[in-house]
Amino acid sequence: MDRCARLATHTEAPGRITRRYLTPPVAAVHEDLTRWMRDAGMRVRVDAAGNLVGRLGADHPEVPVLLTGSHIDTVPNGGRYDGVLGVLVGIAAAEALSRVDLPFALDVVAFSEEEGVRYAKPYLGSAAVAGRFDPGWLDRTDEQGVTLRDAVTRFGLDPAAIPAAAYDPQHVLGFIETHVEQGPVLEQAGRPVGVVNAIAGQSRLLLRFVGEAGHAGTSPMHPRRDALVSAAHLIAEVQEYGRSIAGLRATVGHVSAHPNVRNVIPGAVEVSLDVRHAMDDVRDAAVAALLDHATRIAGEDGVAVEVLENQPQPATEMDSGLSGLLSQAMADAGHRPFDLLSGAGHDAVAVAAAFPVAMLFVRHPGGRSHHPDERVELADVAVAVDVLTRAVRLLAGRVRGEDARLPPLPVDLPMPGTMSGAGAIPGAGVGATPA
Ligand code: HGY
Ligand code: MN
Ligand code: MN
Repeated sequence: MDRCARLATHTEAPGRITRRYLTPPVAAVHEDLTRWMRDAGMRVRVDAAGNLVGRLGADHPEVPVLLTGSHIDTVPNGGRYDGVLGVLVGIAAAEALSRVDLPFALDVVAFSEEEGVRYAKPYLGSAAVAGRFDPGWLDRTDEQGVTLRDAVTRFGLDPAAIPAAAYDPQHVLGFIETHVEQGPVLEQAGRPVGVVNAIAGQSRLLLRFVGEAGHAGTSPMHPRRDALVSAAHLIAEVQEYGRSIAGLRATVGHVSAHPNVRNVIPGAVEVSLDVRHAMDDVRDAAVAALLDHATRIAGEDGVAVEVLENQPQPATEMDSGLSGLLSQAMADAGHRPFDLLSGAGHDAVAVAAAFPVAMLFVRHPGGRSHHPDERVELADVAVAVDVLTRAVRLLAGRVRGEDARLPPLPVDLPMPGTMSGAGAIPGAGVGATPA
């Protein structure tokens, strides 16, 4: 908890926690993590995508490895646990395991980028680890016009070496990510931790309305082609539509008006669209419906609309074997296993493209995340460290062929409305896994 507080002081904006990909406070986080990882008996490296990796155990490319960790970037004015907690729980588990003889290496990964804030592209760090980093992304620019390529170089890293950040799937046993739940399900169920069974899919879009700029004082009110008015119509409809479908989340979180000057009619406006649902077909249908709304609004207003970006991310299922280890570890620690769906995206989504993944959620009192009010309880974090440590030991037993107690758990996508962060009804479709 002290370490979470310490990392929260490394920020681009004093008084807030804002830490975008490869900005100077990321180097300060690396410095602290390196010290703590070394104290826990780990060797530390930084890969070319900016991920910091601490290794416990043999340092050989052929050695099997289990990954754990999460991300160290934040949304602007974010909380102190989103991402960081999973890295620090990983280090604590590594410390607890430093005198245990494991038949594999344990890598704690501090992923450099997960939120997609600086380059409007999430999972940059985890995509590199999974061998899915697209070199075309290096040409993306941030709001200051700095390319991703230049950001990597300025951080002292070599963009050409990013492919070498990828792990060889042949040697990876899997990735177990610990994360604050960011929703109310565990709190409502009275559980300290839970095992994620799937991560809801999401679509991230960017639309542009193009009308006609003009003098605010001399242009009559008719005719006008004000792109911001059209965007405003869409934003209201996005909320209304989002409320009309069970389990759907539809949000416009970003607006940028041009020329964004008080005495000029806005000639062009970009709006983002974030659409999520547990079921991919419902999300796809929602995106199609909202794009139809945008086209209709543009037609009525006499402006043009275009889709600049559409990044769909299907729902991600967790690995039943690794999830079973977490549930078994919970039972061994005296907690009845409990599983739930994640409404938020996580590094595990990108990593799942290459390796088996599982996630352990920590109760989130108040349920408010991407916000300074984000909270966790010390006792729940202790349970998370204990469960992760036990799960690693269970995996060791399984790798050695010692433990045949662990049947794979079936993983089913819950029905809509049970998504964490959905204001879900406790227990409704949120299955307690049999021990
Ligand atoms: O936006 C998300 O779901 C995650 O917090 N990056
Ligand atoms: Mn987040
Ligand atoms: Mn996160």
